[in-house]
Amino acid sequence: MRLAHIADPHLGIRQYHRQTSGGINQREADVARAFRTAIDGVIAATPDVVVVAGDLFHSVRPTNAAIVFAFRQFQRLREALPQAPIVIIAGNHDTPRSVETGTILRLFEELGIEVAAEEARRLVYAPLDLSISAVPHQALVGTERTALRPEGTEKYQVLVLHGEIEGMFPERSAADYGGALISLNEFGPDDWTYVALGHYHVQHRVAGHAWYAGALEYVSPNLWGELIEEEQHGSPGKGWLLADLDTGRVTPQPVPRARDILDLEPVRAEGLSATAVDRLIAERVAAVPGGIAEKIVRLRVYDVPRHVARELNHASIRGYKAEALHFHLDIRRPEIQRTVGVGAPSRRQTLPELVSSYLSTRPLPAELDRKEFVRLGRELMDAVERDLAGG
Ligand SMILES: [Mn+2]
Repeated sequence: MRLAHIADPHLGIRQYHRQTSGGINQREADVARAFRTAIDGVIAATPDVVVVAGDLFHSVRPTNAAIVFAFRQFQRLREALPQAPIVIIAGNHDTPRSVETGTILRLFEELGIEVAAEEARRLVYAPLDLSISAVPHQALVGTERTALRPEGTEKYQVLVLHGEIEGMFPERSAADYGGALISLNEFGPDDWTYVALGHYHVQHRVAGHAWYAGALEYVSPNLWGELIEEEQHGSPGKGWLLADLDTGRVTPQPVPRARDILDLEPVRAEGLSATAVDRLIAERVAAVPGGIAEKIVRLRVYDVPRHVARELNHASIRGYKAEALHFHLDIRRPEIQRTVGVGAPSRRQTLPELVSSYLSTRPLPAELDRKEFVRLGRELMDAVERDLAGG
């Protein structure tokens, strides 16, 4: 019995300002391409069952183009694997804020795909001796949690779950915002034949038989942090997982990234003139093998006083921004040591950090979900920062 585990495709995401010749946001096209590659791979692997562990779409109301694209891919999958159960759960990104909104995921039921959008569902496939507990995001927030323990006599017990494992991700960069917290004890990673997790975008085994497949492309709000966490997990990049439920063997199925994502070696500008800083920036850019064209690039420049920043060669900076898909020249002012609380010097908080911490403590109407509220605030800040960064 072999299972294909896909998570967090985030179809329809739009980032940066570049469009394809067909008029589609370039990153939306990248993410679509990754999903098509994954579906090709799943079809070639001919698994007995396919699960998608949430965040199929980046938003509750994806564009028509994203919906049609997803429908075609699932139609292809359905036709290629007519006997295989296909199960989709909703993640925090594709869960409507209110029940009245309804969910686009139901559309895929037309193809004979099982969808768990709000409530947990237990699906039994007697010929396969298989039971699947499908637990979407909504089933983990606000209501009593169910279906987190194996049930019935089926030999293969599979849990599909979208959420953040409590206490495992102190950095949280690739965990995205707004996921439900769940502890390992609540579902017992060893009690299931396999646990297909979604939400955390870096592929790795969590514990026992529980795995995050990771996203198919880089779609976290903080993709630089995501790169660091991939390194920490020893994860080579994005892809899906093929799990053999008889042997317990889980094999990563890589999906090549559409383009390089590069965090260049930072420039330290303390005491340097604008001309000297310009030269260092140009050196960093020139050192990129193959150049920066069509890549996503960040270059941090530390300790740049305002007057030096003003005098930088903005024409060449505009040139880098035009060449790369996205060139984030992250210019930082000299850090100010402040005295807070009991007198310990502390790093000054960045604006997004300030906003997050303010929103985390500000009084809120009872009906608002604070995590979601903070997530939205943070998302807005990120959007503004991206716009300011240009490119
Ligand atoms: Mn996600």
